[in-house]
Amino acid sequence: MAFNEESGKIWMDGKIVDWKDAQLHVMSHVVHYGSSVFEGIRSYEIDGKPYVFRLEEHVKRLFNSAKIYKMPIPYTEQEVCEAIKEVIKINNFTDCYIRPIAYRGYKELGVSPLNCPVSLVIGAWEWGAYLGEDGLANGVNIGVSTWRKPAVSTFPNVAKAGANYMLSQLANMEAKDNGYDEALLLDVNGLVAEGSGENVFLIKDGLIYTPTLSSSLLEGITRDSVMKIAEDLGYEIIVQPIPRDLLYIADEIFFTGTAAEVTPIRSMDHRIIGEGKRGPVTENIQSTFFKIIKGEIEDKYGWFTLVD
Ligand code: PPE
Repeated sequence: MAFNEESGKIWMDGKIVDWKDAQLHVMSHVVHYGSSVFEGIRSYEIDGKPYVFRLEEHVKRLFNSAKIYKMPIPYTEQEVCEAIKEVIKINNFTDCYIRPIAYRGYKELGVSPLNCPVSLVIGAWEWGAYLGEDGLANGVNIGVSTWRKPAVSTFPNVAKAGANYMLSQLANMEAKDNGYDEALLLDVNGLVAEGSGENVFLIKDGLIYTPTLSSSLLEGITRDSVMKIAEDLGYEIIVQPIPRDLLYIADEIFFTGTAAEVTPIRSMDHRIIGEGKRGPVTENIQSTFFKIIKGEIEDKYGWFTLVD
């Protein structure tokens, strides 16, 4: 989706700047070596006001990603939470997607990042259904990528780093070339990892399964939210290594993510999953998730931060 926020404002190293002025030098370290860590956060309109979903957990993950890459973010987590709220407020958003990104900036080039200053930028825009409104209702078609997630011993999958998304781009482009809506990646052992920008769940005989962190995946905050919702709905969740063929014979599969929210999967590798439409367990979890983010049921988990 192309931006149409050019009149908006961006928080850049502590200052609010116009959208068009939020620029960096082409010789910045991040441009050459992908040295960035970022977050994707949504805020939702409830009673006319913006509420940020799991703000503190997202900011914590940003700092954890930065820690893995020895990137000192020159603000506290609290300051970053406040800055995110400021960006939503100054742009008059209610429903929006917020993208904080920390990166190594301009000083010198060469692989070693340590002399390059760390910047933090926060932008926000209105981003609708990631895999389409139709996908949310009727499910998407996915295909397993020929690309694998890196082994846990080669590259951190737990860090949400910009460079990870070169792999996601390969997988996503390949999926589109093959007529799918989205890719599913396996880990180096051939076990199910995750989508190019989503975690995955399957339902079989009333049990819910999702892959473990040792299968090279991002520890999604929506994944965690959905596990809590499902447990409270009385489902049992099993976190374990998952072979690809188990997905073919699952009753239901769905994706989770901040952008994708809860998106059903109707087919995988040209095999119809279950009834080929959003299944009852997915629907139960998805509708509960949507009721929470629309404020229709109480936020008993304390997931929302009001921006006022
Ligand atoms: N795995 C990957 C690889 C991933 O990128 C995401 C989020 C998730 C899992 C789910 O994590 P969480 O959002 O915490 O539930 N992907 C973000 C970026 C998507 C993009 O195209 O950019 C997102 O959903 O915001």
